[in-house]
Amino acid sequence: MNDRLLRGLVAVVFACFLVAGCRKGPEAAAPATNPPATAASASTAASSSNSSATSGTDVAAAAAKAAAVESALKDDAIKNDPDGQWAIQAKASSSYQDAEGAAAWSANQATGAPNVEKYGDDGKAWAPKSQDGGIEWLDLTFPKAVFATEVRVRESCGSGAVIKVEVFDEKGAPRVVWAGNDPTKELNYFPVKFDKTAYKTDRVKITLATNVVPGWNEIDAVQLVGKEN
Ligand SMILES: [Ca+2]
Repeated sequence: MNDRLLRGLVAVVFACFLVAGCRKGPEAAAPATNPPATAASASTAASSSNSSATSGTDVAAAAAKAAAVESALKDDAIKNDPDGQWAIQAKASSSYQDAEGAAAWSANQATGAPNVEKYGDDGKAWAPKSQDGGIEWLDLTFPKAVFATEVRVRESCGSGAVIKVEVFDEKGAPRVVWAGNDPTKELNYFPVKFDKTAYKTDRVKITLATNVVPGWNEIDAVQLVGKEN
């Protein structure tokens, strides 16, 4: 098998994974079983006397590892950011199965430090009541009011559906700090950076359009970044 064909196969498998979106229940495990095509190509490559396909796989594995290391370093820096704080309170437009309090998928699952380990449906994240209902929001309160410079939204399922981020000023008025097309993919932070606010804020509202990314859209945690003076 030549390199081009192998790359094509890998691209198709990856595209299928992306299109699969984020689902609840046993079906959510389906994407994990996708690799047969990759495994088949790898074994074909291994049985071939031509090692070019094998080295192609090695290159892909090395690239994947490098990306994972970079991501781990970035996550570590965010978790230890002295100017970052995690939400202590949250309410939402709706929640899966009307979850409240400490129940799985409740708004409170988006408070505290991130605790979802891998991309996919997880009760340790907030999920709205329906998958593709449209506009939903998550409203979070933080321990300290700060002059804010960034909001980091950790998306953990159906990433890319955030359309607006607001922070509330000292009079409780919402100020839009970002609106647009969220580029987030997979399990990642969506970093929303903006000019340092002229007011202190301890409250953030995230608005999603759940219909723009098919499947469940879930948020694991939200960090507010800023200084007290
Ligand atoms: Ca969480």
